[in-house]
Amino acid sequence: MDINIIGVPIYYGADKRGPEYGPEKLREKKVASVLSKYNNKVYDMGDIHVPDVKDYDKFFSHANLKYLDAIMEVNKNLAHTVYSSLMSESFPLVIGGDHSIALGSISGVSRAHKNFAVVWMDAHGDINTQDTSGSGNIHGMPLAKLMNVGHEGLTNVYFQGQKVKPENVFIIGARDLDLGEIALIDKMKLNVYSADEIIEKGINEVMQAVMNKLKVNHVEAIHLSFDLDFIDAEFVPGTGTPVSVGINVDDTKKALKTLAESKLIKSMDFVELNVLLDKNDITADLAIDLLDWTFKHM
Ligand code: EXY
Ligand code: MN
Ligand code: MN
Ligand code: MN
Repeated sequence: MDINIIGVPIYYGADKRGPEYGPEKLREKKVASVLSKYNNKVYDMGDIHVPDVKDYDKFFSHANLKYLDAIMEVNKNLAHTVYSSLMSESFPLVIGGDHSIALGSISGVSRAHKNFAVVWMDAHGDINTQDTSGSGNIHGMPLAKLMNVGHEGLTNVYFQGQKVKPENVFIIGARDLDLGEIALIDKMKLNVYSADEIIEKGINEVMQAVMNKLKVNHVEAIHLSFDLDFIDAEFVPGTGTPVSVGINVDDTKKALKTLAESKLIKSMDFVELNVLLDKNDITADLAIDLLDWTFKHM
């Protein structure tokens, strides 16, 4: 298949510098040639422009929505790039950058597909609003916005309103949820498979449950939004919000293989590689290994 690599060198949604170097680092690790192994044609489409912002914008532009204007701009452009990639029957691989970029990627997917699912592999829910977030960091908010909950500047990225149906949202690996997120998850009855559940039942049983629900929902496509902090903190020094008691690399690969073998994954985010925090490229090398593994099974 044709793969479009789309870099988004942004850290504005996060609380620390480092994610902005993710695309450059994976290019240094030859991500394009790694993925072209499986008779894919890989096109590196470059990076979405990320405007410079002065630090004042971080704190004063909007109550509890740091860097809102810049994040809206980047995600509008990313959305159209992802949509255009899907319309050319390519596979958009969005490389972050912090997880706020899922706003744009999934908004672009939403214009291309009627009935698609979001599989959100993450230690977090990323489902806060500006009222429930304790940090004001927008990488903790995209899923709420994609379901039309929260600040209209973010819920209306690319086009007005809801981008994904709640019944088609699957959060896997959650183990660090804020109170407001738990309330919203309950209210919207989202499919959440916590790290505890994975540890208790085993990854295979959990992934089988996910695949069964996807079948029941007759989804035509999966957008996989993979946050490196899905993996236990012990194995990912190079990510900004690591959480322990997570998922080991073997189980991460089992989950990715199950999803890839469904042939339903049509687009993907790979986010939260924090190059400044990494140690001897351990996390960057793991990132390449996981991407290689995933595309090998597509
Ligand atoms: N729930 C916390 C917050 O909203 O600030 C932490 C969010 C971390 C988000 C990272 C990208 O997954
Ligand atoms: Mn995340
Ligand atoms: Mn379609
Ligand atoms: Mn996370």
